[in-house]
Amino acid sequence: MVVGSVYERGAHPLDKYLRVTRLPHIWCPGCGLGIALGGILRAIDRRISEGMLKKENVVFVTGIGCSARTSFYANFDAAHTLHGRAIAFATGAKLAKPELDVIVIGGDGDIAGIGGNHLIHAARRNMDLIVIMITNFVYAMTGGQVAPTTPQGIYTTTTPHGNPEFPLNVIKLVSSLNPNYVARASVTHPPLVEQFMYRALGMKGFRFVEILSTCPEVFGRHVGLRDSVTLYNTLRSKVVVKHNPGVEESEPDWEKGLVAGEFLVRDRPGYLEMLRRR
Ligand SMILES: Cc1ncc(C[n+]2csc(CCOP(=O)(O)OP(=O)(O)O)c2C)c(N)n1
Ligand code: SF4
Repeated sequence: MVVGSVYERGAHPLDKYLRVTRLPHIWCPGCGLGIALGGILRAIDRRISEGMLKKENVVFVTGIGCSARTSFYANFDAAHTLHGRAIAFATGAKLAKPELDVIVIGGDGDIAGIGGNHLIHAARRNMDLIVIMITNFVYAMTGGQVAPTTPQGIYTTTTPHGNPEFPLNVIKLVSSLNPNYVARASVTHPPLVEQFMYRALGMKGFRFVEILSTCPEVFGRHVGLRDSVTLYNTLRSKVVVKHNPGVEESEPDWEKGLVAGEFLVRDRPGYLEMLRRR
């Protein structure tokens, strides 16, 4: 505890879910990650206060990256594993101790780039995990290389003439497998983050929540929107919130906009239930 500072215990209702001794955090001023984590923690808090979740059963598993740093700051049992391998580690944790509520959080590079194979197979198995992918459209921690989600034409440090690649529609990819829940939120609409996380926490099987986020330091710099408020307002203007949108509406398009909403909600048995039936 840092007595007398802004981090003093009791200063904020979510303090009980933060490792305040790890503060101040490493995130840049204006980064969207704090908003994302706030929404996630509020949803967990609601489920705990309703008696649907036990704090001691919540486990955060992350890889490496700015987004993955959440496991440093959230005050749950946690594993900060290898870049791209969080889902594999989380699968092992869930199988070993099924009573755990295992939550994977990572960047778009971590989850859909190097970790894409694990994402596919966890969704295929309807593995009982929540996977939160924070999309800031670049590899932020390592200085702004192209990610699978980088919009076409955007400058990155590895695409100095503009990204020639088509971005991966991760919502469509995951939806084509066997998950129970697929949603896209955005830090520009904080109640959605909490709402979708809250819903995911009440379900079984594979639950995937993409959170669009702002990285003014790297992505913002790349697209000429270095000012965090300008980047935030720009992303906000591109997000179209829809009630139960179809998966065909999920195509990420930096120019035309990105649809947020719950693309897929169903109640198939999760992996553990199917395993018990054998
Ligand atoms: C196996 C391995 N490869 C590469 C790296 C270097 N590395 C660390 S973080 C990172 C990318 C981070 O981007 P992302 O996952 O999108 O997260 P962000 O920082 O944008 O939140 C990379 C390539 C690493 N730590 N381990
Ligand atoms: S580099 Fe980007 S994503 Fe990472 S902490 Fe800074 S603003 Fe956030």
